[in-house]
Amino acid sequence: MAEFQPRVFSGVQPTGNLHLGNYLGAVSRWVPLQDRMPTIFCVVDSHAITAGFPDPIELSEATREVTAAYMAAGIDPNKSIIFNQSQVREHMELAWIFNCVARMGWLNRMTQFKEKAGKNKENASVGLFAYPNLMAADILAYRGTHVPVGDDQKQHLELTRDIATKFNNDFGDRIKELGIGVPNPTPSPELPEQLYFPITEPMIAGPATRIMSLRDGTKKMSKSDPSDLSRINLTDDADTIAKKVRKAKTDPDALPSEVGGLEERPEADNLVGIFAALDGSSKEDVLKTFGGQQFSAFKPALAELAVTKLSPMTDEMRRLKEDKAQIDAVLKDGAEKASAIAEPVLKDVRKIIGFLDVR
Ligand code: AQP
Repeated sequence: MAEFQPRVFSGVQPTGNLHLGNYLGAVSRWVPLQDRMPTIFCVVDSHAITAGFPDPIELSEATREVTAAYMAAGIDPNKSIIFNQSQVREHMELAWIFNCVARMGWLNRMTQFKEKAGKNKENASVGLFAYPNLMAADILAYRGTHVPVGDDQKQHLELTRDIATKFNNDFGDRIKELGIGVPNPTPSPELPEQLYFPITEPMIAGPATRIMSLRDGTKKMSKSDPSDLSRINLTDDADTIAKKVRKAKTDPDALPSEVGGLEERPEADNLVGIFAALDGSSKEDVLKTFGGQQFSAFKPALAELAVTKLSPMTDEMRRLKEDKAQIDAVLKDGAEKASAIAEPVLKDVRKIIGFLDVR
């Protein structure tokens, strides 16, 4: 291979309802990429067991629901590979190898583990701690070059880059000797001339990289927030969306005319960002229209926009969810295509490491 083939990889966990943050921060941004390069979108069910095993029936249903959400949002199975992670065993095998590449110190720094494990660290699963190694394996089993995600995944992507860097360095001579490396596209003293894994580029951009809770502008919108009013779920109907926007926490001031005026106003900043992302515009554009207006005028406009943009998708998602056979067929086809890419990568990796192949 003369150079790494550009390839997008991203995924969402099938844990609970998808919300506006997952949609604006991730899934909606995947859609235009399908026409630019090969794309793989995974329903990461093996990550969904790290914080406790969900009810098995609910886990299978949530896997289908996330697949339906991908398709309803515009991910086309004829253009992208869509599959659920547990169907392609190479993810698990590479994750184990990466468990032996990554250093304890690296994982000890992961803020998401600290947030999710909280005070109960001793009782958290080893899987929750090692989750970022599995995420690195998800991406690198396809030698993924681009990963579009929300801002909360930035640290995990840096770890993916660290793992790829260490593997490339530790096995640099062996990769060269086997003739299976790719010339490093951005030569640097930190890396050998020939790489096996690309140094993945995070794609974290736009007005919606971190959508915040509707009840607290300093907290990320999250599936696990106990308050349903904190998030807009992709399964919410029009009345529920309008109610949640109406009840969203705000401050008493009018909206500013300049983006600088949103500083120190997390709730206002969040709602303006949501409007911009839904509208495909920028915060500047939104403030050109609404600067100087009260939330009593802005919120109904935001609710109307959210309903207009989300309703066709949520209707389609409901329809698709009913057709389990279609969803399962898409996932089966996707798993076969994904395996066809990941199997030769793991074959190479085994050879690089020196695992004896006797079959
Ligand atoms: N609030 C958000 N704003 C922007 N992007 C977000 N993402 C998640 N929350 C936001 C992005 O969605 C993708 C899928 O993430 P995930 O499946 O790992 O879900 P998550 O981060 O576990 O979602 P939650 O809601 O935050 O779950 P809990 O409550 O369990 O922690 C990723 O690209 C993520 O960046």
